[in-house]
Amino acid sequence: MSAPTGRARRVLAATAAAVVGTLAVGMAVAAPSSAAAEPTLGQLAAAKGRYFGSATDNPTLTNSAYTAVLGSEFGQITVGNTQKWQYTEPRRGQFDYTQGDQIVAFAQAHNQIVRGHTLVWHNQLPDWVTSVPAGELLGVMRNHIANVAGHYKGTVVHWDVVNEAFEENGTRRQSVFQQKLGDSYIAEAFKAARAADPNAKLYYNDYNIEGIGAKSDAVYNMVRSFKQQGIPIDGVGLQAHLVLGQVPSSLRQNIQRFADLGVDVAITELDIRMRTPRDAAKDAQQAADYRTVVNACLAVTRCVGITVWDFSDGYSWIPSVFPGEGAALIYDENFGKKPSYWAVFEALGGTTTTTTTTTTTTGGNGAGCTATYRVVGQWNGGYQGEVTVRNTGATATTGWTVRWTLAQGQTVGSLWNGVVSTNGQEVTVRNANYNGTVAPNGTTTFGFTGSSTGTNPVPTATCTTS
Ligand code: 9MR
Repeated sequence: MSAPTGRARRVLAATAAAVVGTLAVGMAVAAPSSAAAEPTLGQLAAAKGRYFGSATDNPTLTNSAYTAVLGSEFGQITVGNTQKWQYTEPRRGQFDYTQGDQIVAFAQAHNQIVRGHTLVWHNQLPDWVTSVPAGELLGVMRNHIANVAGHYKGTVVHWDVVNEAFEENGTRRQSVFQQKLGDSYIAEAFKAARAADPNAKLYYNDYNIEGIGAKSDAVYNMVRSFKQQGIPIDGVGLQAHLVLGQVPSSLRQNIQRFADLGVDVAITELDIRMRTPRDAAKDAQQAADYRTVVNACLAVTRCVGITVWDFSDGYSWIPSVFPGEGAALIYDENFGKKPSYWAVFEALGGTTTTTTTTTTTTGGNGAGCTATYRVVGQWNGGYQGEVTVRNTGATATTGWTVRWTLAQGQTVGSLWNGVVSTNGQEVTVRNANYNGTVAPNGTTTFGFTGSSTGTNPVPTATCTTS
């Protein structure tokens, strides 16, 4: 049984050549692999004078499917855990940069800028710091900052100097630093960071300060007072751990008011969580939400960039902290691009070619799938295509097959994440041995390059499960 549902996707037109031209005067990001390849989020953001990045953590750097995306798609990396105090000074006066250095080295190898995270935070703080006598804590904090920011001098563009120092009602969080050093500890931390690395931009970073409210007002007042007193602060990080359908309506206005104080703003830890499992309606809402966030940043000149808090739903902190919630990112567990990815892509100025989706249900076990075919790049004589298979059934697939017809003399050449066979004009792609199992609502994506000498219309692709 086959139910074609042709769907035209609004199309992005920035050519890779134009993006590369802009990058020459912008920040360094990885060059595209071919002149006609689809631009990455990092490249699109760079063309707008921004970065688009992701947090990462050391254990995931051994997963080649993960690092293939991390190293190519993003212009910026945040060290998700291993520059925190717990890792960098686990015992008083003993510093360890092994794991932080590993992530910085990865970023440097892929021409990605690094946000340092974070120098002073009440969490992931070793116990010994909590027991330092009050009279010694300022010296301990200054020494920590001098060493860690000194070690990373020249390799991080931003530091989250102080993280999460306010309560929801705008009062100071009663951390050990607040209790033993009083209100002045934040200014002292910024002064120590400036001394250690005069070229890094110094940020205050927090959550639930994306919209205007008691907490963001408190941060606003602190930044204003720092600017008046000459305390060195360069930026405010809005973490943006958001909830589906609840992007604060004052986001843009809030970014603007911080910018008007003379500091930069960054969206530092973006994710938008939902009750799991995903479905098409939630995905569409999430895409709209991501689009709103990107547009709010682009609307304010001093909003310098956006970082997602890791990029794949398989590597997100959300499910472990919010049971029953997740699917908060822009790639699914199998590194397939979600509607939220394409919303970011389009908001950053990318254009997509027309796609066609055809649904076929077979297999007798209730499984079904759709194939969404996309031409992601075209050049003289060739093209790159991508097909996303989505399981629309109630049970996991054990295998899938996508078929289409090349009506205009095109060929399919190299293909990845699938096994291709051709019979005249008919192309058949079956799953590879590692991606036949797709969970209900899950997706997997394969790609290919081919030749095309004339027109290259988007074919109707059918998907069947087994
Ligand atoms: O992603 C981090 C997770 O792996 C850690 O277990 C957690 C510990 O608190 O910290 C997570 O990152 C946090 C970030 O450093 C600050 N803002 C909130 C982030 C999510 O908890």
